[in-house]
Formats: sequence, structure tokens, C-alpha cells
Amino acid sequence: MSAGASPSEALAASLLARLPAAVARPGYDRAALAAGMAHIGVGAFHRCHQADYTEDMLSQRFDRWGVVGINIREPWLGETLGRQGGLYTRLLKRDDRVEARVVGNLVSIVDSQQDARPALSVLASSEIELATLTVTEKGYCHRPADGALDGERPEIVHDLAHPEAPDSLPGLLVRALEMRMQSHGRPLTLVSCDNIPANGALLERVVTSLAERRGGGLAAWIRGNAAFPSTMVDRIVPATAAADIDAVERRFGYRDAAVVAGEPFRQWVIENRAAGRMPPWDLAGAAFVDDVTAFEHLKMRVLNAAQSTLATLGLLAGHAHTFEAVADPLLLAFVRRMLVEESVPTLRPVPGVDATAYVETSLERLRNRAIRHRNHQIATDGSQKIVQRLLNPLKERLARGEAADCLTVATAGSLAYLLRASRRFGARWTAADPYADRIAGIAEASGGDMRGLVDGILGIQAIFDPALAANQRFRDGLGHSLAGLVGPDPVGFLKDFMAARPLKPARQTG
Ligand code: CS2
Repeated sequence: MSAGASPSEALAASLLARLPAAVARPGYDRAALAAGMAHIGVGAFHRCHQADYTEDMLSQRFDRWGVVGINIREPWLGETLGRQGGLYTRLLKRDDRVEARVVGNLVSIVDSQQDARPALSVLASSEIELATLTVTEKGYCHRPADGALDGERPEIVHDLAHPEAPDSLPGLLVRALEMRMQSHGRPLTLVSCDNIPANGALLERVVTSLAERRGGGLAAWIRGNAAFPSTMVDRIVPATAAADIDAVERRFGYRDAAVVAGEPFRQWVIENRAAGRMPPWDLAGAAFVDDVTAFEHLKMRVLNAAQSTLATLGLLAGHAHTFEAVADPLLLAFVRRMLVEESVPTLRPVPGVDATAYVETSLERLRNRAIRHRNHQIATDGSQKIVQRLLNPLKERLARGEAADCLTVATAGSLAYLLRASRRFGARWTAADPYADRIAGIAEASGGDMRGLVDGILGIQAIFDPALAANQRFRDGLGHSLAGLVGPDPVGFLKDFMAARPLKPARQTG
């Protein structure tokens, strides 16, 4: 904008008809769109993934599937999106190419962070047939070790004492279902879209076990009138940067405070299970299947494992973003080898997918220079993420007597990331992780002795399964890798590791 020019117009319904041709707009009559579903947690991922599918679906078959957005945790978006009439710009970026669309299916939005009533009145309404949710792993209030509802969590204790004013997500859903049972009695499908394995089964477990504790036939009603399909969701959507907001203004001439930016690739696999009507997201390319497990493993053990490994080893090697880490030949060779030789052989076949080709597609996605995914963002909550991404395949391989040296180094990378945040190892950065303090305490107590350090860390049962922690090959490999990665030359350690193990010859074809 030149100096003295008036500020650009803000995105609003009145601007829709005047958007530049390069920005796609809703392909349906937005004024006629009525709310039929809700979404809890209207952050960037939802707005760039499920909402993008809904937008395509509505353009193909218009129906009463407008979305009411509900926020029960930060961010506070009600005001921003409300001012824009629920509209926002979704950018898809690949290197120098950008594709823009204004998404219109968010018909209203409520902030319910401090008071559950706005969320309850939406979720209990007879018009709402289904709710999707992205609330992060912590939102489920389960014990990570066994997936059961954590009855000791203060929010759960609170919600049992005050069920009509819930603090937790399970408490909110149980109360909403109770209100439905007591009023119109219509069923509700609850679709978890968090990147956690068997997310629907987990949601069902925490909701029904809280309802059981409440008593009064509520759990039985929920069993008969609610459904919790599991889903696998995929699209890389980093936190929106100020540069994305500025780019919209510069390129398209309007101001949008709720821009989201992701990669072109997207995938959504949904378990075929519903308590009523299911939106026909398959019209937009989503797949309804009987069992999502194999898809989840593929995604978490390949794409997500690559991301976590590139993030932590990348930071140790001085790279701030994933696209920079994957452009480093040493890191690329390490990750490809880990995936091809160790992770892929643990996967069950996925219909229609060649896992080796999936590895290459995943690495190609990560090379996208326009997706400036901060390695620190991916490393956030790493202690929780590595269980599915690295430790489960590692455990399976060791149990079968197979080598898992690369997965062990990658695990050490995640731990080295946490250790380098501790005072003992130089406080190089701040790590946002529920186990950061505990690991810093172990580092301090070990006085720098590697054996004590490994014993202490592997003693955290919520992360390390006892059978894995007891495996001598793993313990030795982890100690050796940790010493190399927290030492003065982590890159030198990785070079030596790769040099000591020549790559397996490529598979013969033809
Ligand atoms: C990332 C994921 O931050 C992270 O943990 O690995 O958010 C990843 O980008 C998505 O799962 C891709 O679908």
C-alpha cells in the first residue's frame, strides 16, 4: 500500500460480489444456508481442512449443512470471524503458487471459553445433527497410558460435582447429550478430527464413562443415540503468519484477520458410522471406510514421523523450518532410510496405496517452500506425539527381533530436543511439552551421567511402555544416540551413523 492510501476494506459479506477473480467464492447460495452441524475448536486446521471439504460438498449438493463454530479454549475467534460474517480466506500454497478461496460455510460462531452455556445451547439444539471437533489431545481428559477417562483431572472432578456447568470437553458433550435426551430426543453424531489414533473410540470412551458416573440412564441413552466415528485427517496447516494476512491484502486488496494457509494436499478418511444423517463429504473426495486404523498408521508412521524427526534433528542441526531440514541431504537420507527400512515394514497394507510411493509423496509435500512450518511448532508436545509416530513401530520391530536403529536415533532426537531446553544442557530454547520440566529434573539429577539420564527418562511410563524400556538393545542405542545428539557435534554424530550403515540396495524392479 502506498503511503497515505486509505486502509483496505475488511472482508465481509458485502465484499463477496466484488472479490477479485483470482479469489474463489462460495459456489452456493450462502443466504439460504442453514446450520445443521457444529464444530468445536475453530482453529486454523479445521478452517483449512474439514471446512474446505464442506465447502466443496455444499457446492455439489446444497443442503442444510451450515456450521456453527464453537470455541471452548483459545483462540478467541468469535469477534474476528463475527465481524467478517463468518467469512475467511483459505490459501493453498505450493512454492510460488497460491490458490485463494473465501469459505462461507461458517454461519455463526460462539466463544464459550468462560461459560459453557453458549456451547450447550448450540450442541443441544434440535437443528444440530452432527458435531465435528478439533480440541487437541489434552482436550479428551484421558490417561495416555490406557486411554481411560482420567477421573483425577480437576475439570472432571468439577464436572461430576457441577454437571450443568461443565469445564471439560467430555463434560460439555455429556451435558449436551443429556439436554437432548431430556428435550427433543434427537440423536447426535460426534466426529473427532484430532490427529490421534482411534480418535472416535477414545471420544466414545471418555464420554460414556463420564455419563456412567453421572448415572440415571444417561449412558444407556448415549449408547443408543450417539455415534463416534473415528477419522484420519491430513493437511499440513502451520499457524497463520502475519505474512499470510499481508499477502492477502497485497495480492487481493482486502484485509482478512482470519486467513488460514495450508498445502494443496488433503485427505480425510471417515469411519462409516453415524447416529443420523452424515454429510456426503465423499462428494468432495473424503473416503468412508469400515476401519480407519490402517490409514491412521500410514499417516502417523510416515508423514508425521518424518515431520517430528525433521523438526527435532533439524533444530539440533540449526534449521528453523521443515522445508529447510528436508533440503539438508544428510537429514533427508536419514529420514528416508528410517521410513523405508523401518517404519513401512510395520504397516498393514492399505487398499489402493503403495507405501513406498506414499513415503516419496510425503517427502515431496515437506519440500514445499511456501509452507513455513516452524520446527518448534511440530516439536511442541513431542513426548505425546512420538508414541504413535516412532515408539509403537519401534516396539513392534524389537519384539520381532528386527533392527530399529534409525527409529532409536529419531527418538533420541526428540529427547535431545527436550534436554537442550534444560539448564543442564544449555537452555538453548524453550520446549512446550507436558514433560519438559520432568525431563529437565531428570537431567539435573543425573549430573550429566548418560546411564542415569537414560534410566530416568525411560522410567516415564506414560511415554515408554515398560517392555520397550527394558529392551537392552534399545537402551544401549538410545544412550549412545543421546550422547551424540546432546554433544557438541550432533551433525557429526548423524554423519557417522549413516556412514557406518551403508544403505540397503534399492529393490530390483522389472
Ligand atoms: C504436525 C501435524 O504439528 C504437528 O504435529 O506433525 O500437525 C501435521 O502437520 C498434520 O498432522 C498433517 O496432517
